[in-house]
Formats: sequence, C-alpha cells, structure tokens
Amino acid sequence: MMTFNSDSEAPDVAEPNGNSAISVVPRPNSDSDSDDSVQAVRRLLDAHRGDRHLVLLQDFPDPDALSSAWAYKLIAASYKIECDIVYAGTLSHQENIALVRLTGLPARRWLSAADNSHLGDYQGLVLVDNQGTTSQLYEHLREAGLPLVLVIDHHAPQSKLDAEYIDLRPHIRATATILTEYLQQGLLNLDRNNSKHTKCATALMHGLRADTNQLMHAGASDFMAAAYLSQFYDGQLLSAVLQASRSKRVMDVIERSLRNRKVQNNVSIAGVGYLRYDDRDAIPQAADFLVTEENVHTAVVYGIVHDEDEEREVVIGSLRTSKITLDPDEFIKEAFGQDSEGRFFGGGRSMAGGFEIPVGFLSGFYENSEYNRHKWEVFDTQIKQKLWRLVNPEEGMINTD
Ligand SMILES: [Mn+2]
Repeated sequence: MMTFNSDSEAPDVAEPNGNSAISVVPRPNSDSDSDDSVQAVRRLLDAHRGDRHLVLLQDFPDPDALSSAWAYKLIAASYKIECDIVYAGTLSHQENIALVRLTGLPARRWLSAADNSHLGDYQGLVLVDNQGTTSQLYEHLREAGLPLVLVIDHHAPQSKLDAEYIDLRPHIRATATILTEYLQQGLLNLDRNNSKHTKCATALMHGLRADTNQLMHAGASDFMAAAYLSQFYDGQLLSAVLQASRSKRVMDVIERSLRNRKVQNNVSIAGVGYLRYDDRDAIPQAADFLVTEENVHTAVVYGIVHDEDEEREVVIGSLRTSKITLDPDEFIKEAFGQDSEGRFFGGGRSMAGGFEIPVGFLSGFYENSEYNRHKWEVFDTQIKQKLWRLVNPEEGMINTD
C-alpha cells in the first residue's frame, strides 16, 4: 500500500561529527529520529492522497491535542487529504473552550458512539496525542473496520498498536513539538499572511506551553519548536486564550481538594466526591494547584464524574509531580494495575498522569442519597489504599479518614 517516493526535498541528515564541532543545543533537523519520522509521514501522506481521515482525540482534549490535530489537518490538506477532528467527551477546561472559540479550531464532539452512518466516509483513522486508550470511541471505530493509519503521540506506550506508521516519542514533552517539527521540516510552509496559519501556530504555542508547565519543563526540542512558532503566532490572541477565567463550580472542586487533602511523604492526595461531566477538567486543575504546596512534590486528585445524559459514572484522577525521578506512567500503572482485559486504568507522560476507573454496575446518581455516600466511601477508600501502599510501603493499609 505504501509507496516509497524519493524525497529530494528532504534535509540532509549527515552532520560532521569531528572533534572541531562545538557543542551546541541540537537543532531539531539534526535529530535523526525526527528526520526519519518526517520522511515516513511524508511518504504516508503521499500514499493516501485523496483519502479522508478521522482524527481522534482523547475524550477530554487538551490544548496539546487540539492544536496538534489542527496542524495535522492543515498539513494533510496540502496532500489532498481531508480530515475531521473529533472527540467523544467534552471540552471542559475554560482555556480549551476559549482556544476553540477564539481560533475557530475545527474540532467537534462525536455525538453517538453507536452512530456508524458516517463511518463509510473515512478511509483511515489517525490518533493524535493519544494511543486510543483515553477515547471511548477507539475500540468502536476499530471494530467498525476503520484502519489505523497514523499515531502521533508523546505518551509512554500504552498498548500494542497496528498502525501503518507510529511516531511515538515519549522523550518529547508535547505532541505540538512533534507537529511543529513537521512544519519546520517542510511538510507545510506556514505563511504569516494566512490567518488560519497564524491561528494554528498560536494554538500550537499554547499546546506546547500547556504540556511543559509554561516551558518550565520544556526540553531543547520544545524550545526550538517554540522559537520557530514565535515567527508566526499571535501574542495577543494567546493572551486572550490564557485569560479565560474559571467557573464557580471549578473553584468549588479546587476548594474541596484543598479541604480533603492528606499529605504523607511529600505526596498530597485528595478525593473530591462527585462532579458533573462538564466540570471534569476541574480535577487536573485541582492537582495543578495542590502540587504547589510547600514540601509537596506530587499531588493526586480524583472524583466520580457522572454523565447525566448517559447515566454513566467513572472515577477520574489526575497526578501532577515536580519530582524528576517519579515516572507518572509507572506510578499509575503500578498503583491501579490492569482491568480483566489487560488494559491499564491509566498512564502518563513526563510530570503528569491520569486514570479512569469505570463505576460500571454501581453507576447511578441519586440526589442526596445514602447510596451516593456509600459508593463514594468505597471508591475513596480503595483508591487511597492503592495510592498509600505505593507512597508508604511500610505502613501497608492505613486508616483513610
Ligand atoms: Mn500532550
């Protein structure tokens, strides 16, 4: 299926390796990893000219995912590939809503997992900033026979993927950096006078800042990508996106996390009880906040998110850490293990991780009921036991009040 065209416009990989070379920060295009990936993606796009791709994001897409998917869509369009960017959950962070509205970012919610009527329009599936494990649509789309064409991600490997090409770079801090390298190496030449291009560059800048804690955790390649984007992005538009304010309900969840937190061995853990689907992003925001406390290097916040439309409940948790030696992916996989089908309940990337545990048969939210209280206590106790066991191995089970 793939054709291997010559890549005459490809940058030369070879760099002199002599002793005279002065040590400098590596240029992205001297990174052979990145070069190989760009060549492979270029060949793949060439081979799929005229196709239509479905670009799938995690259920609660973040700025890194949204901006990277948009960049992919713009790149693919120049290869006559049309893309639709979809997610199955909701946009719940005030900054994400502002980002989408202010830039006109073309992502939409896929309304029903059961709706197959449009699947025939697509020849391929592309995963951006995820590996299918954080989308409730992924299994469904694969079962419906949509071939996985391309995966572009920076999370640690989550499961075995059979894609035509996988550009998985866990050492890169943001998927936006990978997409920016694609742009920089000529998959699409950005034009300062094209407002879609400047808006996409602004979104990418936001995405890469968001995933690197405002560049504080950025590596050399993220800085190089930011430097490249700085020629195209709109600073005023970015500050408008960043000024989006938090809703009262999000503030309430942060307040609950503060009140309920327990700190042991520099790890802060807080359960926040029930929250609405649309406020789900309050959980990572609360974790971001708790990790700023003195003597705390890692924060975990979780709650039961209930989706009124589908009567579905799921425990959602977020981990944030400033401890370089703590691997969030390993930590979460070890704490919660796998479900009966061998899928992990969560994973992570550098400095951050998350988990989702289905409430299943016990789902159902009844206003002010004892049932809700019991259910919360059971999940809260179990999650705390699993976390404290890792944080405090000598003490084993601890009392959770
Ligand atoms: Mn990301």
